[in-house]
Amino acid sequence: MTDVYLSLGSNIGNREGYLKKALYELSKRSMVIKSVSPIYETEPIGYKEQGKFLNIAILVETKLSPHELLNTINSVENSLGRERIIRWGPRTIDIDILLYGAKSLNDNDLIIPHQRMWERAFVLIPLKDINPNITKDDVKVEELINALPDKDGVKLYKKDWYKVE
Ligand code: PH2
Ligand code: MG
Ligand code: MG
Repeated sequence: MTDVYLSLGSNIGNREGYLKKALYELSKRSMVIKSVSPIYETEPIGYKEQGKFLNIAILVETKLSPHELLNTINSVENSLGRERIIRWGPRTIDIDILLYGAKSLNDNDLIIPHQRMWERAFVLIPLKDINPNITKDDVKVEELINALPDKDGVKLYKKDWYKVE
């Protein structure tokens, strides 16, 4: 089993409902959910003309390979009505692979660790909640967050909203 960190985001419709459904769908597909962060409400980054996101980070254990995991995640996104119209645009659900054990991967369709994760407060703040010991080049996640300009756009929305079995 490998420890995998995922980032989830939603900014259309019942955002919290989509996060819950996504967790349920992931847990039906060879992923054991070990930890779920609080929910944060976050200002959109990249493409600004869209509603605020709800973002979380989770830790799962899985036997899936990185590419099997990517395919599984795509099928969960599709089952929740994800449409790809605008890059970085509005979505019912987005699920990104952040870290897969200690693995680095540089394929056309999958780069691990996630390329932009270290610059995004909406990713790192919930990630720190579930594992404050994560580092990039020996720099702790908390220090990385402190250096990010978009951290003020990340607000706690709901704590203790999901029970891990
Ligand atoms: N996802 C993006 C682009 N911008 N902004 C926020 N706040 N949260 C996201 O999850 C997000 C984003 C591309 O996946
Ligand atoms: Mg994304
Ligand atoms: Mg994505």
